[in-house]
Parts: sequence; C-alpha cells; structure tokens
Amino acid sequence: MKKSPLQAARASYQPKLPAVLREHVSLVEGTPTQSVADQDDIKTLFPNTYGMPIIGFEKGEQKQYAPVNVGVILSGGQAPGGHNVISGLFDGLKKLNPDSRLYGFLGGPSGLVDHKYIELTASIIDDYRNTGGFDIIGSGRTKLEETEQFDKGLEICKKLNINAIVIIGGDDSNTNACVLAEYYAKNNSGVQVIGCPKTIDGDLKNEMIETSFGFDTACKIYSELIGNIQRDVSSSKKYWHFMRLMGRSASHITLECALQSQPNICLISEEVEANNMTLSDVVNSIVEVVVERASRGLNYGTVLVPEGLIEFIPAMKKLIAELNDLLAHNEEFNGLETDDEKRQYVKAKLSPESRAVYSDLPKGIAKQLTLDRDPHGNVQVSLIETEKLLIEMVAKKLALLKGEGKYKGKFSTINHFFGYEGRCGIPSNFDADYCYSLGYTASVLIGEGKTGYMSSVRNLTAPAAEWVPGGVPITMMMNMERRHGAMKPVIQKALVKLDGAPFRYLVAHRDEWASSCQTYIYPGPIQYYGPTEVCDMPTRTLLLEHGKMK
Ligand code: FBP
Repeated sequence: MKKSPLQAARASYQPKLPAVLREHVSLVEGTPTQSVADQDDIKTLFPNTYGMPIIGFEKGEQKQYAPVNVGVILSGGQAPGGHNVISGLFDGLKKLNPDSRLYGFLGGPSGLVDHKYIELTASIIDDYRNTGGFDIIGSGRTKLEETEQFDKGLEICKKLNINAIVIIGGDDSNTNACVLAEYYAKNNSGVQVIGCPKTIDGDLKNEMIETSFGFDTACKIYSELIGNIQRDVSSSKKYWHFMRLMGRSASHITLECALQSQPNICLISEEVEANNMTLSDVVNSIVEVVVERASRGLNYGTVLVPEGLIEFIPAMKKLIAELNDLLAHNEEFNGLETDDEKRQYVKAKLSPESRAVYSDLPKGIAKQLTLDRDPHGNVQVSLIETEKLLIEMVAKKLALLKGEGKYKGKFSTINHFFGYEGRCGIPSNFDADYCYSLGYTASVLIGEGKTGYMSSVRNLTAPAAEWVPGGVPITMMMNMERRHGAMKPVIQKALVKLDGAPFRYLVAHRDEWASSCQTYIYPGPIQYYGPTEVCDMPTRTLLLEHGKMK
C-alpha cells in the first residue's frame, strides 16, 4: 500500500500512555455503584452486572496471565482513532501473554452473528497504527438485541476459544454491549464483554467518561475548514457562509467548532428546544444579525448550523414524528407517481398543526423529509439540507424587510456541509493517545476477568502520563427510556448542557462575535509534530468543563 509521507511518519508514532499502564498494574475496586436513574428497573434487568464497583489501577507486581483470545467489533459511524483502540488492545493482550490472539469481526456487529472475521496479526495491526478510518475490519449499524444473535455470537466464540468481546461504539452500541454482557454472564458462557466510548458526536459522556474518542479530531478538522472560510470571508467580504456540521442529535460538535473559530452566528439545537423556538424564530435570529451587520456595510459572515437542529424545533419534531408513522411501510404512498401527488397525500393525512408547518417549508426540503428514511423508518438528518432551508427562509425575510425599507444590504450565500470530511481524518495526537490508552485499558480489564465494563480514561486535560485509566460498570450509565413504544434500558445520551461552561462561554461572547470583524479565529490544520501546546491540546469543551479555560 503506497503511503503519504505523513502516513509513513505516523506509522512509527508511539502513542503516549498513562504512566500507570507502563507498569504492571493491580486493580483497586471502589464501592458498589448504581445506575443514574431507574435503579430498581435496571437492577432487575441486569442482576448479574448491576452494582459492580468502579475499577482503578495502581502499580502492582508482575503476574502470570494465561493467553486470552479476544474478538473486537467496530460499531456505528466512523470516528478517528478506532484503529488505535485496536492496536492498544492488541499490544495490551500481547503484554498479558504473547500467545494471546485478537480476532476482528467484519462489518460491525453483524460479523459476530454471521461469523465473518479475520485474525488481526502484528503485520496487519502495524499497517493501521495511528491511521484514521475503520477499514481495518469495517463497521456497521446492526443492533445486537436478540437472544438468537447472542447465541450465534457465542457459537463463534466457542469455535475460536474467544474469552472476551470488545465493542467499540456509541451509546446504543454500548447499551447492546451491556445487554450482551448480562446475557453471557447469566448463562455462565465464559465470554466477557467490554465497551469502548466512540462517536464524533461527543454525546457519550458522563461523570466517568469525559469524552468519546473521535470528537477531538473531527472538531479540529471542521474548525480548520471554518477558519479557512473565515479568512476568505475577511478577504473577499462578499458572502454569507452557512455551514452545517455533523452530529446526529446533540450540538457538541457545533459548539466546540464555534469555541475554536468564533463565527458570527452559532445555532445550538438544545437552546432552540429549551426556548420553544419556531423555525421562523430561528430565521429571525439570523436575520437580526444580517441586518445589523449590513447597516455597517458588512454584507458577509459565517453561520454554524448543527445537523440535528430540525428535530429540536418542537413543531418540526412533531411533523417528523407524524411523517415517520405515516410513511413507515406505506405502500399507498410509495405507489404514487409524481411529487405533487405525494405532497397532496401527505398534506391530507397530517394533523392541522403539522400540515401548516409542512406547507410552509420550501418544497425541496418538504420532499426530503418524506423521502430519506433509514432502515428503522426514521428521517436521516445528515441528508436534510437545513443550511439551505435557512438560507432560503432568511433571504425571503430580508426581501420583505427590503420592501419595507428596513434593510439595504446584499445577501449572497454559500452553503456547506462538513461531516464525512472529518470522520476518518488522521487522529490528532490527543485521539491517537486516548484511543490507544482505551484499548490498552480494555486489555487489562479482560486480563482481570471483568465483564460489563466500559474502558475509561480520565483526567484528560492533564498530560497523558497523568491520565487515569480504569473501568466503569456500563449499568451505572443507564436509565429507562421509551424506544419504539416500549420502555428500554439505555445509556443516557449527553446533550449540550445549557448551564455547562462551554455553552455559557458561547453565550458570554456571541454578541461580540456577531458584530465584529476582528474576532474570527483561524485554527489551521491539526499538527502532529511540534510544541505540545500546538500538538496535544484537548478540545475547548474539555478545557472549559474542567475549569482550565476562562
Ligand atoms: P455514531 O453515533 O454511530 O458515532 O455516528 C455518528 C454520525 O457520524 C452522525 O454524526 C451522523 O448523523 C451519522 O453518523 C451519519 O450516519 P451514516 O454513517 O450512516 O451516514
């Protein structure tokens, strides 16, 4: 495989490990834990894995470990650093015992069920160290929920003598990991399950998981692009750029990118929902800034739009829910030939409130809401061009104001969507180190016979040597939520906290960013070699949450 000079150099980068992991470790077990909410329900559903203690590591004596065979699964959307979780796991297992083996299940969780796997040898691992992507074994979105799937998985584990499975995924995949761990523990199957916190969206975090991996690199890549556009904006002074940023639901990515680049406008879905804003309220909030800047001759600027925005506008959320119900396996609708027939059909079936919202949408967006659904029947938000919707509606409003003599500016726009550009980037030093440490930590938990734990590495705003690795019972992160009409145990998704330090920082500065021309920040590309304050800096979100940034 031909490598770029950077890729070749990164192949020999040795990720930094927490100091304790460079030694022989022994476990320090805390007191019993409980779930974040709904303790009785979660305890009943997870009798074998509920209440386990948080695990820490300290320097210990050298021990003899029997060889272990481990299967690893990458689950869900790509996130930079996945390959380093696997290489950290591999190195850790070989340190436990050089005869340990690592298998990779192919194409996500379905690889376990369908018995598709490869053995990950040293030469394969070496080819993927410090690279982006999930291509070493591929990923997928199959949910592991059914006992038949668990039993099929057990069959292949028995055949390969696999003692443990590591699932690298987001909140849903780790919920599934927890259910799988419980099932295997209940049946004394001898297979442990360990989770690792992955997702660029940054919404798998809590008291014990400071951030999910991939968030750091993805945000740095998007922030570089935003900064480059802001330089262009400052130079040409002629366009408003609307940039939609990936993040299925929570706005953490958009918020972090705003903290890194200081755009003129940054929308946060959680705030829109909390303030019960309508689409036209959101549009008006943008119009206000455009008009004010235009009054000073500044007919340009930057707007950050979170991917999930549309589902956080209460009226849109209701419309989407109605459309999801209406269009699920709807042969009648699918049989209609023209867009117009489909539009009329939908309008006739919606509630009066949702019909009004649907009718007001530009036709192209209304059509997207009815066409693009995932296999579970939900709208795929990453395919809805919210930034174009906002541009169209802002332009309409400005034309009205122009007619009334209240606006004299020029509104030329360019739209962007930054998503897939960042999901497979070469991991930043932070993600390379963090992921390697997560994988290495998982190997220690496996060696010590633990199951139902998520690999955890904390104290992430300190130098890597001072990071604190350990294990957190997954049941500790769970609560009951309604999913597809039934109450299910799930890991709580972390949305942007409106009383949290990162959002408060945005609120404290956004008026100045809206009006000024001098406040843009140009982060530039991720740096891998050079001063530590340039190369190893964690996200602003982490720094603010840990009181390390004012
Ligand atoms: P995960 O939650 O699985 O990490 O995926 C995140 C994500 O990248 C979202 O930001 C985005 O909305 C979605 O995946 C896109 O999905 P797909 O990869 O199926 O296009």
